[in-house]
Amino acid sequence: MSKPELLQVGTYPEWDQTALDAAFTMHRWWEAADRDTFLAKVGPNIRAIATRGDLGASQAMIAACPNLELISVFGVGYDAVHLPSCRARGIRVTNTPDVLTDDVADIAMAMLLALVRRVVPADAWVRSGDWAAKGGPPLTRKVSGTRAGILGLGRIGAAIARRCEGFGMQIAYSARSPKPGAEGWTYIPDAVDLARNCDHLFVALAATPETRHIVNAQVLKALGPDGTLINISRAANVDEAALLDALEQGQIAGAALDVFEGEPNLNPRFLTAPNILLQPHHGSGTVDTRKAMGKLMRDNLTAHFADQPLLTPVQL
Ligand code: 8YV
Repeated sequence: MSKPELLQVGTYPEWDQTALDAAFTMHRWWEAADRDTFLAKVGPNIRAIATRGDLGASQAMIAACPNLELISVFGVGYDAVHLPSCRARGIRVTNTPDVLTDDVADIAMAMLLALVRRVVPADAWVRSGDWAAKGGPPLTRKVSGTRAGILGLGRIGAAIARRCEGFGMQIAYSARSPKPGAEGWTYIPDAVDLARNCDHLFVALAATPETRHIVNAQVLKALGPDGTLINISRAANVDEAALLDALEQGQIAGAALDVFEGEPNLNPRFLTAPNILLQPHHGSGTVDTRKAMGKLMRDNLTAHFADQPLLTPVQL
């Protein structure tokens, strides 16, 4: 029996590629010289698309695959998948939640501590000889015991909140409704109010058309000159132009970002903005987690073609 034919949108680690090539016929879209011609040729045979959270599957790509049954995403975020096309045609979508929650929450805390305690400039202070020449670096502000605001209390947001509790921080959060199990944390439905009532605002929302630029100039003004912003979700949740203005005008104390519009080609203003920590979208970037993400992405494909229940279907 011939192997199911899949469209592969981008690269995967070698351990996943070997397993995929053994189980399926993989058509490598990103390697095609002329992708449209390639898609027109292989599209009719494609039964599933294997993609990544940062790549997704566009409306045009999905339309070019008339026999498409499933889109399996390597990543928890599926905002780059054209969901209206999937809903209209009953195409299933899977992602890789839970396996990356701890790593993303860990990097969020690392980014908060590195930003507020100025860990990267302090490393440069030592390397440059300033420590020997000038003594200790400028004092910073505390993190422990301050107020954390979590915009989006999903799995990752809740994991960040639990870590903040370990730092003796007070926790407040925004979500569509109060979350069961979050009784000890203050529910503040409005993002501007949440920003006004915290020192460090974590953006942990799944990106949707409704959350676009939810962190805007008003939220940043409410966060204030002593407030910091930490984004480990999607760049689309933040109005980058408003953020750059707020940083350059000292309206907020700083920002730590793991995601950017047009990444990895980010707005060059970020490279010169004051009080910013830049990270290369590596929240889930550990060997263990990427292996677990890959296995889950592949297990969803295997389950589909074995007519078994999907492991982590997305509710469309
Ligand atoms: C992925 C992510 O690494 O899970 C997500 O949604 O953004 C990251 O964990 C990325 O999507 C992989 O391409």
